[in-house]
Amino acid sequence: MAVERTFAIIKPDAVAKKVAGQIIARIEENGLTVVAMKKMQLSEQGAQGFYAVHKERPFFGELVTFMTSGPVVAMILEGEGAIKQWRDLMGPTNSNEAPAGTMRGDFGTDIEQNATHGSDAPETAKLETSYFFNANEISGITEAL
Ligand code: 3AN
Repeated sequence: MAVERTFAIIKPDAVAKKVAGQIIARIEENGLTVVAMKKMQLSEQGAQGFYAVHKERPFFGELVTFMTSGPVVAMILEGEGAIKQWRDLMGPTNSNEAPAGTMRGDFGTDIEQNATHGSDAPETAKLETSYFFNANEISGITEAL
């Protein structure tokens, strides 16, 4: 399997619960490497832009309110099959359906307050990464990833 990079967010609910450290520890224990990371407060415009694909969905306004309700931790994760691996570690979107041992199962509350985000494909990983990080904020070799 190829080494790839994915984009991850520890959402405001998980940061507020002070489980960001536990989430990062699990990422590392599972063999993924954090190649970029920053804690930040999303602006309304920033959150709207990030979730632009969902702008016609009925939950869009609430999602933006939630994502701007407190700081988030944005990260780029690297590893073999990182996109799927991080999605598997997160569990399904709805925390109520996420098994114990997954990020959403252990740290999320519901479908909106679901602790973490992860890109769903290589194209979205690239797009989301460049939305949050400059090249000089990313450690390691960036070419071809
Ligand atoms: P995922 O993050 O698992 O890829 P998406 O892309 O379907 O899920 O949804 C993006 C985000 O929108 C989710 N992480 C969740 O926070 C929120 N969301 C999705 N569906 C709903 C819903 N029915 N009500 C509220 N928020 C939702």
